[in-house]
Amino acid sequence: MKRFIVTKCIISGILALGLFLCLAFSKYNPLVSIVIAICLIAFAVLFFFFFKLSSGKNIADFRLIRFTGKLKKQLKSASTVYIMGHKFSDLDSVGAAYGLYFALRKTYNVKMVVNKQNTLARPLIDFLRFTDKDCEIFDYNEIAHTVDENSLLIIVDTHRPVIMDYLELYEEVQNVIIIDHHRKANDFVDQTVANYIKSSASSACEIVTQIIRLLGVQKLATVAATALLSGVMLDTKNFVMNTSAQTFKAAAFLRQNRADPVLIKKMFSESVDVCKRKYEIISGVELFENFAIAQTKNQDKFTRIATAQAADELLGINGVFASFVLCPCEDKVNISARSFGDVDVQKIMAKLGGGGHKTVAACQLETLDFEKARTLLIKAIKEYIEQK
Ligand SMILES: [Mn+2]
Repeated sequence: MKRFIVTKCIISGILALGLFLCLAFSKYNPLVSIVIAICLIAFAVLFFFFFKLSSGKNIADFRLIRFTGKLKKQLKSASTVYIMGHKFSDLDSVGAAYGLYFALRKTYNVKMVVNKQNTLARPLIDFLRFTDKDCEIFDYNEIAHTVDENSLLIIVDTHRPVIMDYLELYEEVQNVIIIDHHRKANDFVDQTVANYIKSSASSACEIVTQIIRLLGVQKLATVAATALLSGVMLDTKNFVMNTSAQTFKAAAFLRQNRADPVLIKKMFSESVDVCKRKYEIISGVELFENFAIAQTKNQDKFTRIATAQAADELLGINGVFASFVLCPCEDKVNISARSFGDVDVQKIMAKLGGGGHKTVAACQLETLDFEKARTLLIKAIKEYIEQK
């Protein structure tokens, strides 16, 4: 920042000196004064572009700068802009949608669409509605009638139609833009007007923060900064997983705008039932070489979240490279897998018909027989070890 101010002062000094020379010479030799004036203009233009590029480069890569340009163009020609995340929206999905909504709503007709019945981001949604009185979060049926051929749909935190929050909206809107950080899947959306998918980014919120900065927004309200930081913290497991220098730059910008980490920590807090279930799962863990395997046969509203959290926490065991938690889901067995990245759990889950990231993956087995599921899992792990 200091360097930036010093450079600005030097440039202003040169420009002032040039202007002075220009005026001084104009009396004696108009030609010299014209030449100086032309040099001055060229100098100013050059530095303007240099600064614009270098400041952009600091916050994002050139692909994102280009994408933001396309985004702006689409925004200008859109009648209504819908922003939507994925099914069972989490803090990253809702945080990214809200961050973008917040940055765009003054200029454009923007609507944030979230399935409020099926969400894992209830604390964040409640916080947004309580803190930001102008914030309206719509269900699909509330906005379905407003869609026309000039509508634009921005989808954050997923690029797979099957897990979009409202598939109906995606099918209805012609112009679609994707902003995501997941590894490209086979069922990638076919028709988009622009997309930015970067699997090395920690979270959709990190990318949205960069876009907001590229759009020239210098100041964010605390509520938007907090929403965005909550997504970064969730997807990085409090700045442990998938972080890069860009992640911390985005986080620094959000903290500068008074994002509140304590409030986010409270959003992560769990009910006593989930907590009990989580430790029940963890206490039954068995180790297969460096792989932790645990399970729960209970199927209720706590299962999903307790399973995911147990899988995360099992990585904290000494010597464990990857963790797997089995749980029932209707008439199937779900497996949640986690690792720190040394083991590619996506490859193991892919052997069982699943997918995900290197560090977070899952699969669903067409059986409710836990013994069979366990055998299949161990077989996949063995195959993975052999191939490695
Ligand atoms: Mn995410």
